[in-house]
Formats: sequence, C-alpha cells, structure tokens
Amino acid sequence: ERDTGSFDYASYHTLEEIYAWMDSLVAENPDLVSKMMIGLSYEKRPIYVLKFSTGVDRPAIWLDTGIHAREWISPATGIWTAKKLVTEYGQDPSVTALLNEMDIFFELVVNPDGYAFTHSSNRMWRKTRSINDGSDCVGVDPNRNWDANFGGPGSSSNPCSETYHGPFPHSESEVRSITDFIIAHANFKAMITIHSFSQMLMYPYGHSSTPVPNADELHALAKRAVDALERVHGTKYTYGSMISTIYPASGTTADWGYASGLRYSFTFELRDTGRYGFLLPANQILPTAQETWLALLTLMEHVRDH
Ligand code: ING
Ligand code: ZN
Repeated sequence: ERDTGSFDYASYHTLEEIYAWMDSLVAENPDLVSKMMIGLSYEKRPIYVLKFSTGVDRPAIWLDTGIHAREWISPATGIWTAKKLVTEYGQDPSVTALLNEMDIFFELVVNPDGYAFTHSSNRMWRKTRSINDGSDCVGVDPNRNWDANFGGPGSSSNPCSETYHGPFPHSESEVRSITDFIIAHANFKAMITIHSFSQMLMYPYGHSSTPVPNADELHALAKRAVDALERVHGTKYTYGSMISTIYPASGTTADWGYASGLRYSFTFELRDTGRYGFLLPANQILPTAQETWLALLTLMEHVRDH
C-alpha cells in the first residue's frame, strides 16, 4: 500500500503488506511515529516496533499483537489501533492528553515467521518456526517461553505440543528481542498483549492462584474496560486473573511483565467465543477494533493517572 488512508482496514493482510503499511504510517507522521528494529526472527525476518511519542523518555506503555500466528484478528486490530492513535492525536482530547504524557511502543507482529507460515502453508499454525534439536516437530509456543515460572503448569516439554515451552527461557529470538528492549528502556509502566479468541480481559498470574499485590485495582480496572467495550457493540467479555479466567499457564508474556515490575499487565482474548474461532470473518475486524479501542483507552488512561 502507498498510504495508510487507502489501506483496507477491513481485510486481513500479509506480512509484506503490514510491513509496507508501517513504513507509510511513519512517513506520513514523522513527528509522532518512528519505527525501530528490535531484532530478527528465527528465519531472519526483521522485528519492528512502532514508537508513538511526542517527547523524550516519557513513561511508556508496551502493546503487542500477533504473538500467535493464527490469531489474525490480533494484528488486524493492532493496525487499526495504530492508525487510530495518529488520527486522533491533536483531535480527540483523551488521545492527545495520553500522547502528551506517555510513549506507546507497539509491536504489531511479534511472530513474523509464524504469521508468514499461516499465509503460505498452514492457516492454523500457532508457534514460532524454530527447529527443535532431536525432534521433527517445529516451533516453540512464544507465550510459554518467558522467564516467569518457566516450565511450570500449563506448558509442555514436548516439542510436538502446541504449548511447548522451548529448551530454555527466552530461547526464541522473538521473545528475547522484547525482553532485551523492555529491560533496556526501564520506563515501562504497562504491558498489554493481545490474543484471540474467547472475549476475555485478564491480569496476572497465569501460573499461580496467589493474587498479585494490586489485584483489587486490576480487577476494578478490567471491569471498567470491559464495560466500555460492551457499550460499543454489546460484546460481552469475562475478566479476572489469567489462571481463574482461562486456565493455568506458565512462561507467559503477562506474568513476565508483571514480575519485571510492570504493575499493569493485561492480556486480551479478542472475538469471538468459538463460532468462528481463529477464522474470524474479516467483516468483524472493524467492530472488533472499535470496541477494543475503548477498553485500551480505559487501561491506558488509568496507567497515565497512576
Ligand atoms: N490463549 C492464551 C494462551 O497462550 C493465555 C491464553 C494467555 C493464558 C495468557 C495464560 C496467559 O494459551 C491463546 N488463545 O493463545
Ligand atoms: Zn494466543
């Protein structure tokens, strides 16, 4: 695509189209958006983060989509959201105030190898595409590979499993690129990671039912966010800690973020509840993005004010 105004936000796109779109977004908004390469995937694709910033070294929010390859609604929502941020900055008072106080770092495709593979070969691929020593099975679950109760309940040591945790924490360069980046920055206050499907908004922990110290705050905030989301199209979300809302999981993004000092760590599971599942029709992209936006804004404004 040549420019982000004529881009079709109501369709799913290939990795090449998304990468070209990012360049357009940066070219059209040089004072607001920049692109950083934070690493290379296993198959040597560049891994990019979009930085939305109007100042220097502000407190920061991390957003990511596309960590699981087949969850196409996640990066599709991310692209729309990134465009919304630049469209509303200077127009909408809440977005303007947010970006006058915070930086947003947005990684649209965490798992580019897997995403490309869902277009070329297997629409239902979830994991990375790394070769596993001693196994014919390919890939590691990038949402079990983080150094947060690594290898514990809800993850598998079998390379053929969809929840294989990998040989050691951060073995996947797609994960390691993020942890290195976040640790090097030191100014992150929040981490929001976006999956599909199940219509849930969750906070840590995934590996333990011990409540986090600010569980009451996160619970009340999650409720406000899903209420805002529901008001847009009537879509109902459940919410709570990851272990109580979905299932036990160890080595997750959100638990690592929380353990690394980010007191606001949330995981979305976008539409739907299973009718289409990962194969969500493209005509649900815009309504999904629109409703998710209100939840994201609720979370980000709370982070800004606390
Ligand atoms: N679901 C997430 C998974 O990785 C999840 C659910 C997220 C569990 C965060 C625990 C923590 O299994 C999908 N759809 O990937
Ligand atoms: Zn997922």
